[in-house]
Amino acid sequence: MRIDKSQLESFQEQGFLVIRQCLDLKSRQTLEHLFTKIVVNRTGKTFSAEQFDHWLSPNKAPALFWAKLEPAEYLPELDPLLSNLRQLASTCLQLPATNVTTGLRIFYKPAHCGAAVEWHQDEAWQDPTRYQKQLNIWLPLTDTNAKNGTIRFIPKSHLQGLQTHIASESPGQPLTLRIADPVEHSGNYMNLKAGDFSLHHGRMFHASSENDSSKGRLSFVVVCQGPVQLQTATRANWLADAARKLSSNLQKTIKG
Ligand SMILES: O=C(O)CCC(=O)C(=O)O
Repeated sequence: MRIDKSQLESFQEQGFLVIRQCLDLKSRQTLEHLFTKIVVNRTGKTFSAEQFDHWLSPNKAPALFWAKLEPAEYLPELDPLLSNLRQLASTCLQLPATNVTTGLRIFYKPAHCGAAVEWHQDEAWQDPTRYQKQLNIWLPLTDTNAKNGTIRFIPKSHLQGLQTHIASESPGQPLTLRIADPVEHSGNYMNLKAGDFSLHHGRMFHASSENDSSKGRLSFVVVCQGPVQLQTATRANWLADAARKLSSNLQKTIKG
C-alpha cells in the first residue's frame, strides 16, 4: 500500500487523505471477527451485530462502544494489514517504518442511538511529557455517510496547533476528550464505501455525529506513532484531568 507524491502533498496541506478501495475483503472480515471476539470476551455471549445493537439499546449505555486494544494480543492474522498500514504511515510521518508502532481502537455506534464524538485532536491523548509524531488511520467496515455518523475533518486545522481539551460531558460517551472552545465549523463529512479508508494527522480537528440510521456503524482506528520524544511538560495532562472526573470504573478502563 503506497501513496504517490501528490497524495503526500495533499495530506501535508489538508491534514487528511482518503484512500479508495484498498482495504480488501479478507482484512475487513478479520476486523469484523475481532469485533465479535471482543464482544464475546466482554459479555460471555455471542452476539450478531443486530443483537449487539439490541443489547446496548435498552438502557442506552454506552451509546458509543469504544475500546483500546493491543493488536498483538488479539489476531495474528492482522499482522499483514498492520504492516501495510505502518508502511503507509511511515511515508506520511516521514519516519522509517521500523520506528512506527501501531495500536488499535474500535468505535461502534449502535443503530439509532450511536452517540456523537465531539471535536478533538488525537494528540490530546498523549502524555505531555512523551510526545510522539502521530497519524491515525480510520477504517470503516460499513459504508459511512452523514446519516450514520461518519468521521468529519476540518481541512488544514492540523496547522492550528494543539488546543486545550477537556472531558466530554455528552451522555453515552465512555471516555472522550473534546476541544474546550466551541468549534464553529461543521467539517467535511467523509462519504466512504466499505473498502475505502481515511488517514489524518495527529492534530487534525475531527468529530463524528450520531448514528441516525437503522444499522450499527463500526469502524476501527489504527493509531500510528513515531518514537517517544521526552520533553518537559508545558501543558496539563488532559487525559489524567478527565480521568479524575470519571468513576473508578472508567479509570480502570483507560489504565487497562
Ligand atoms: O469513529 C468515530 O466515530 C470517531 C473516531 C475518532 O474520533 C478517532 O479515531 O479519534
